[in-house]
Amino acid sequence: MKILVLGADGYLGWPQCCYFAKRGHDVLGVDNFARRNFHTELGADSLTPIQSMEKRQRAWEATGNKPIQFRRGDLCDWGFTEDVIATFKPDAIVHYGEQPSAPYSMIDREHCVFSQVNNVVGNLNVLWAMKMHAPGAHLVKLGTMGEYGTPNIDIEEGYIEIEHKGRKDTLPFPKTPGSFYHLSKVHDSNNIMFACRMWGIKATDLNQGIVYGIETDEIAGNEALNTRFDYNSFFGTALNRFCTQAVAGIPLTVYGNGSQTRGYLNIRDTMRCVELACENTPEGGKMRVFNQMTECFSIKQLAELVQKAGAEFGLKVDVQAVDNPRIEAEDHYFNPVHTALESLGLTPTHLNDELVRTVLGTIQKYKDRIDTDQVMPRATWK
Ligand code: NAD
Ligand code: USQ
Repeated sequence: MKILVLGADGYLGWPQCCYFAKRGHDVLGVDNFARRNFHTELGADSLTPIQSMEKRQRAWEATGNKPIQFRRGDLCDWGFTEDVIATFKPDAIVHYGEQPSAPYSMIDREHCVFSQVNNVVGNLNVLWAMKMHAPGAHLVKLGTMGEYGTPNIDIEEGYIEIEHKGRKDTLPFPKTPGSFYHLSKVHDSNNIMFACRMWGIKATDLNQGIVYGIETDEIAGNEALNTRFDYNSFFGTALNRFCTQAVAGIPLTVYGNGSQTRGYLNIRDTMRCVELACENTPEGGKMRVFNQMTECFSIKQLAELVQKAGAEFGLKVDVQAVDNPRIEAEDHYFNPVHTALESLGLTPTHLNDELVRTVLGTIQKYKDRIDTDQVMPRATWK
């Protein structure tokens, strides 16, 4: 397949390019390096040293695999996005290219507006370019489980059958997102759903849970191919932060009572889920939705897992309760359905102490790069 990977320089986009190139696909990556710039703005950096795109491409070519092509540009620049899609004519467009942080979108008006404009306009440009230049292509768009929020009923995969006053219909599952970032994904989903209905576009919305892990088979053991690993309070997810805090001897920052529960998956499973979505093209006209996650954990459970794996690693790990900087439910019901990808062939990787120890080992290796000023939360929802 000809696969266009948007957001190809990111945590997931880069290993995904390698994953597809290894399997012989024609891969064109696109990125404007926004993520590197957010980190410069915040005075933060990836714990794992990451190479420039040119060096990444060269290191990949040296492995003897099919080269990864790359174009630098902003998806919000219509001329650029139109040209990429019109000239490459992809079979599949894997869209990772958005601002992915909830806390970053909550900093202030400017960051909120930037996050929504960047994500919504970029995605609209992709949809219009598909309609005009690649109507047969399949959009595989990364959404988030956080679009649903934490409703007091089971979360279905995108749609729910509702009976109301004696009549029945299957409608989009209600969304109660928890940040301006998560809202941008809801807006994207609505725009994609509308484009599918109006123009017959083929699209899959992957409502992804929180991804953990640093290694995939394609990049492991080759430092020049490292993907990023962030632990700062804006871009580091709780598990990454806890593992880094454990190595740095800082008590784990559990927000509130730690009962908040989320869906998780391993980075290797992300690669496979996106491949499964690409290999199984849906009919046009109705947006397909998969809940892309494999298991649920509360924040308290993650902290316990890191404490246990840390102890086996010789680390003494304490937990500190931090006033929750977010406005979110702490004690809540959370039971998402996530069977569609497994029925297409996904074999889930489970999170266990061994995996956490592998992450702790990588963090130990780069321990000198930990900036302890980046640990405490700085953005609040209040
Ligand atoms: P990332 O920030 O590492 O990757 C996104 C990439 O897109 C970055 O390299 C960035 O420079 C690029 N980008 C952003 N705006 C762009 C624009 N306007 N034009 C061109 N490039 C642009 O994030 P990630 O963690 O790899 O996540 C990838 C996608 O998956 C995001 O859409 C995110 O919302 C979604 N997602 C991530 C997770 C997770 O746990 N990492 C979970 C659920 C969903
Ligand atoms: N949390 C802590 N301590 C911390 C950091 C976070 O207790 O030090 C808590 C938060 O309050 C929240 C939970 O952990 O309840 C998850 O937060 P997170 O920072 O790990 O993840 P989140 O902000 O939800 O965002 C991440 C990705 C985002 C993706 C989302 C998937 O950054 O791109 O969309 O996970 S989901 O959560 O399913 O919406």
